[in-house]
Amino acid sequence: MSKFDLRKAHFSTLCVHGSGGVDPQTGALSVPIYQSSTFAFKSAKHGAQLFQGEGEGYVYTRLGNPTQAAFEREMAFLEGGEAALAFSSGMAAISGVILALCQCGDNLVSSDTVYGGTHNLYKESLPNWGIEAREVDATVPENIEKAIDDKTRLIFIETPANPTLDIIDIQKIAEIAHAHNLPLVVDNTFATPYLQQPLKLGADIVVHSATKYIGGHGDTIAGVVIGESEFIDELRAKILRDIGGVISPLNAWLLLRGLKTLPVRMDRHCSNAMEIAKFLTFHPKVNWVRYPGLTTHPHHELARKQMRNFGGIVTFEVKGGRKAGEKVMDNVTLITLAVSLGDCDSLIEHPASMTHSTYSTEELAKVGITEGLIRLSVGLEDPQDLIEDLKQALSKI
Ligand code: LCS
Repeated sequence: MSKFDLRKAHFSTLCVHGSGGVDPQTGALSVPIYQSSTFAFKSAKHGAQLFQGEGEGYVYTRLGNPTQAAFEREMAFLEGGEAALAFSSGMAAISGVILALCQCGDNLVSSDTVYGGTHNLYKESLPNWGIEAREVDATVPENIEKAIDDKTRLIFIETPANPTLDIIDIQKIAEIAHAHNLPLVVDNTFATPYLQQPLKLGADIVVHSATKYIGGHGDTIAGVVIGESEFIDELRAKILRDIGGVISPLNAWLLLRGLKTLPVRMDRHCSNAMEIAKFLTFHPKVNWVRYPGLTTHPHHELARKQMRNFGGIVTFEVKGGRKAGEKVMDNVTLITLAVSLGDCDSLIEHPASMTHSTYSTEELAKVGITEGLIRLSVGLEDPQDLIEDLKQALSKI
């Protein structure tokens, strides 16, 4: 039977079929969970060859596993990259990329609004290893260029940014990075490859917290890096081998399952978020709302240009600041007060005291994470039920 040429497939088709199709041996449509730590060699010579990076086969799950490989192949396909490498968490993926590219004495230049864990890596851990992270407002691309010197080894941006939803011009920053022979790394967690494909806009490396929309069901912690094969091979050989932040076969399988429904889920996350953003905009107790899909968002035009749709995260501030915001978070009955995002369930949290508590008061003010800012990860519930819940919680202020 001839096979459909997946290179011609549209994104949704790739999400369903990209990971390899029917297993010729068993007929299984779902990639098996190869829950094995080690793999038998055909001979002593074969084993020795594999340790030299020659020949076909698996050695040991820290270095590679067929279920992980299926997930990696799928992510490379979806991001339009040559290869991918899965990690045990988004932070393992981000720190892995940085450690692969930087040595003691080097620096990186990053956007200044990033996940609080990434900011903590920059501020607390990297300096211990002699690596400096220079955080600048990358919504003005020239700021990135000004911070580069001869010890800079990579540019890192997160767009849309967690939690301010700033949109950064990937194409412009890629041009700046390449003019200085530097790779551009983009954290694509908030957008997913369905909404934004940084490699097609000129970026060199994409990282994800796959914990979020890729998994999509709030049951897995994982990360993934996509880039050129040469870099991914180096990352596997250096970082996975030595530091060991490997994904489990079960988690790789959960992500493969998540990917099958990614476009359908993202469409619903986006339409729900848009409805909620509009509802909040007109609510008398709300000070301001930020959602890249609203024309009031300062980077709305750029978001339209580089994204297919605007994502599932909405931030807002209620009149009365943090105290009033706490009332809302304590009174929701359908939405859950919890960190993380991208789950089927809607989640609400307070970045200044939770996900971004690693930022000092001055840093929070500088990047625009106000004391009153509330982040809502809009889930897959019926939007009317979410609006009813927000309405009753807002009435408690
Ligand atoms: N990148 C972004 C944009 C993130 O939002 C997160 C986690 C990470 C990387 C790290 O990924 P992890 O190691 O957790 O898989 N963001 C979280 C958040 O906003 N709430 O809880 C975790």
